Amino acid sequence: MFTNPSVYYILGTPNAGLRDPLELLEEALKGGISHFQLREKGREALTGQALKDFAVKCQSLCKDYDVPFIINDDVELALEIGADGIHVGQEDAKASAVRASVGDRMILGVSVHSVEEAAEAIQNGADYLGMGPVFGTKSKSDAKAPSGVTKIIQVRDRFPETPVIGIGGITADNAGPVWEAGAAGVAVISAITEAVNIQEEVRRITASYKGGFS
Ligand code: 3NM
Repeated sequence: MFTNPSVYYILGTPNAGLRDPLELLEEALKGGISHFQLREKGREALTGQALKDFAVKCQSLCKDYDVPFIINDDVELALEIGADGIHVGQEDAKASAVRASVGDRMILGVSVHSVEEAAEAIQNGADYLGMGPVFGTKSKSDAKAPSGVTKIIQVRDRFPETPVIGIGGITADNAGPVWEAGAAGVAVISAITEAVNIQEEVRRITASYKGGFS
């Protein structure tokens, strides 16, 4: 599901600012992202039919590039349009309930911040874990304090079979220690979304993986 180096792009229409979010996604897909998560949050977020229409467009683009399409938080929408995956945080629906709703075939990702939360998420059926924020982030207003890569190392040591995706303030220039900590991937909003050349930025993040962790 995750082969190093996975570059997991997260976007919602409020992140796109004045740019066309579908163009951003297509550029990121051309640059070689491995996963895409639609995370429609914030004051200007789409809802209802507009959200569904947008999600279907994202899903179709991802299909063209054979990239898994994952929806943040919205289990109903994920089921309705047949997304490849669903991602939930600690404040969202419980992972066990989400797994029960979506069945075994949908990828389930859970955001965790400690070894204890990781253990619970895995027990409840998580296929992968998001761990962050690794560095400071301006993309999540209620983000916890940055914890560096220490917790990624702890979770990797304890649960070597479960892919861990680092998130929060990750760029091509600071991703090195995240890979070295054993992350299977890095999840990114702003470094890709705000790049002048998105394809190039995705390639730079991918190239920041120097290999070696097993
Ligand atoms: N979750 P950027 S940090 C969506 O810590 C999200 O769980 C986080 O965006 C967590 O790459 C974050 O712009 C925002 O920092 C990541």
